[in-house]
Amino acid sequence: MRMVFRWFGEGNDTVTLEQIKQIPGVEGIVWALHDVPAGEEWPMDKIIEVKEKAEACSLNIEVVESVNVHEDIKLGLSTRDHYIENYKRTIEKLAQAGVKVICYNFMPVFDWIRTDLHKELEDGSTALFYEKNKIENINPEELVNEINKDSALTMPGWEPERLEYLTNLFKAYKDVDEEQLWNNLEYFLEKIIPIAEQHGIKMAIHPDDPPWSVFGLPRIITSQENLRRFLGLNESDSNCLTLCSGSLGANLQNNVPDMIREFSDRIAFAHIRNVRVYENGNFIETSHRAKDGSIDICEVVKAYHEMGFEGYCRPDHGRHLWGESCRPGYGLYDRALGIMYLWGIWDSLVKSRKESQSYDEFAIKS
Ligand code: DNO
Ligand code: MN
Repeated sequence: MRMVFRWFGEGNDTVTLEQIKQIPGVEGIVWALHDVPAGEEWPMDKIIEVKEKAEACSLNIEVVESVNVHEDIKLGLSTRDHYIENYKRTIEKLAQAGVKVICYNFMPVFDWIRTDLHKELEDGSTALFYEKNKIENINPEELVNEINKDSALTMPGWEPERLEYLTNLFKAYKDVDEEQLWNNLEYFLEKIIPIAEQHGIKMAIHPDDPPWSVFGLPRIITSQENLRRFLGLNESDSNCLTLCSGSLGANLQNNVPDMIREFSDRIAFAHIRNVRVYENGNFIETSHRAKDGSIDICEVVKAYHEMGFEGYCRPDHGRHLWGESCRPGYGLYDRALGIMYLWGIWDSLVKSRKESQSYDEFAIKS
């Protein structure tokens, strides 16, 4: 397991590379050029800038999250080919710079959605929270007004000035159902996977968060069955998953360790975090510890260990602790604690395997 840590870039993140370097076992950053709009080609000089900064702190840049997919591609519009060409050029440049894995998602309009960014937990820390009813009661037609009214309704990447565009996007998605979205994803894969393959890059799709439809928009990367269907769309070794325990685990029907066992050879990137799911469908992000949430993180790590996982792994979101003010979900402290928890489980599994192996050897010899 190769531990990496998400970093949003200088001036864009409260966490520094020097701090990241001091978290045990972290070998690289998970990064992106966040100021390049979806659909545009990433400039090589900006890529090199990040690479040089990271390498000066002895951190690698092998994992990118995300190269975002332009909405026209997800909508299947005729303009998509232009954006796909740009995407291909970006893959080539990233490969040239030494990138091995590119995480992306195929969620219409929104990335992750929460209703509260600072919901207080029992211990006084705060975390990202999703209130099911609140989201379900919003009429998509009214969404723009609702977002304007309620700043806690969080749509990452959606500044108020872009909300008008949102109204038009919703209209466009009226013609795209789940099957159409699958077709559009297949088309995208058909074009980009050969380029990724040629350049030794693994494209790793991130599951939808939450893993169900929101505001009437289709969502398809949601369950074990759908992950299987996704991998079947294109059998290349470059067509991979980012398996996010927290995103998938928000639906208690999803058995994350099972998914790891089934898909391990196609998981390029593991996101590990815990969520506590309530009976009414609400959920809150918690510490990584198995006891604190609904996902048995010990079982998750055990499944990776069992499958001999050698891919990249990062703690996903964390709580906000000790008065830290940071990007929601992306503070230093809880993610660093999460890493130590993951290493604790991992190292003891490695150790007990070695012990049982040497016991076996001893048993054979004697
Ligand atoms: C949630 C996060 C996501 C992720 C993007 C990847 O679990 O990991 O915001 O960064 O969806 O494209
Ligand atoms: Mn994730």
